[in-house]
Amino acid sequence: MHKGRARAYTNIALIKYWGKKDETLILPMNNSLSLTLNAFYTETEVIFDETYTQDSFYLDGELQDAKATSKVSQFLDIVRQLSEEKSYAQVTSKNFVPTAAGLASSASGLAALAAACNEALDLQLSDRALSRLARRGSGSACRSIFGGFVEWEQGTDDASSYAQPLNSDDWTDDLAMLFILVNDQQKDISSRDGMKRTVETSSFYPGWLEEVPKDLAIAKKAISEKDFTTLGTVTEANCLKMHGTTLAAVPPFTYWSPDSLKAMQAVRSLRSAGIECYFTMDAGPNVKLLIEKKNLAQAQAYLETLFDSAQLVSAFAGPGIEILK
Ligand code: 2P0
Repeated sequence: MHKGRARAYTNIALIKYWGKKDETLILPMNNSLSLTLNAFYTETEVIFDETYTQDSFYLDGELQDAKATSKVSQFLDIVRQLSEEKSYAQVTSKNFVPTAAGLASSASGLAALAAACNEALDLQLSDRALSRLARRGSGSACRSIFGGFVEWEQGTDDASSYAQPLNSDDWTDDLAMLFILVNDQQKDISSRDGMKRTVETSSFYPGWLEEVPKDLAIAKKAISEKDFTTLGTVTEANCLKMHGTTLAAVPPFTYWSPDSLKAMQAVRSLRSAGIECYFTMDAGPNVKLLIEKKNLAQAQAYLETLFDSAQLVSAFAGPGIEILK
């Protein structure tokens, strides 16, 4: 019996990962840059035991169905290939996210699973090797191995595609993210399906790929100079470009809901009132504000006039993976 436990925090991309050049290895079409957060995380325990007759996956106390288990099982197969281990495993995960936030994250989930496997089987993977392993489970998970600002280098093969931290620890202490949780009844298009459809069909996708290296260079320079205005401006612009690609996909789609637009407008109003903040969005309707900590309370007070206070959740920069005993 081999057992390991780990915690990983979710991350939000400022320069987005959007599209794969290799779906099996999960090699992305472009570099991305994220901020790891402290407020949302996953704790995972994995037990490999020769008495098990299949892999099983419990999430928040419930045994998961075949579909959810097969994603975990495929990842465990990769781990079994790179280790001597042949046994099936039991994976028990708990997501720490605000109730009903719809923020269950594959980034923290797969990063925690990779780290728990590393621990259980004493694989002694370096952080870089662990980032590569987590990437095989879910692209964005490779960034959750590290804390603070993190860049995922797209690479050209399995060995060269991994994340690494940017040295910006002292600045991340000044920053915050405020989530505006938008509830909508629409059926989700997963990020995996959404990015695939966009790569294959969107006439706007080549424009996206042309823009990302420029946005990334601007973001990295802004981080090195602690230039919040430039970082926020490029974060918001990059998000809008990513979401623009979905409108030209065939069939077209959007992750935005009416409340997403209301939240974006609220951000613009805050800026007009002199409270600097910028938005980003991922494969869903929730809006996330990048803001300096010193302005957080004022922004929150204004947003509470427009949204229910339960819809507003703040987070700060978080650490990399943690091994739990
Ligand atoms: C990101 N997203 O950079 C982008 C922005 C969503 C929008 O990474 O297929 O769950 O498992 O590699 O990592 C979400 O994609 O997708 C994501 P897979 P993943 O955060």
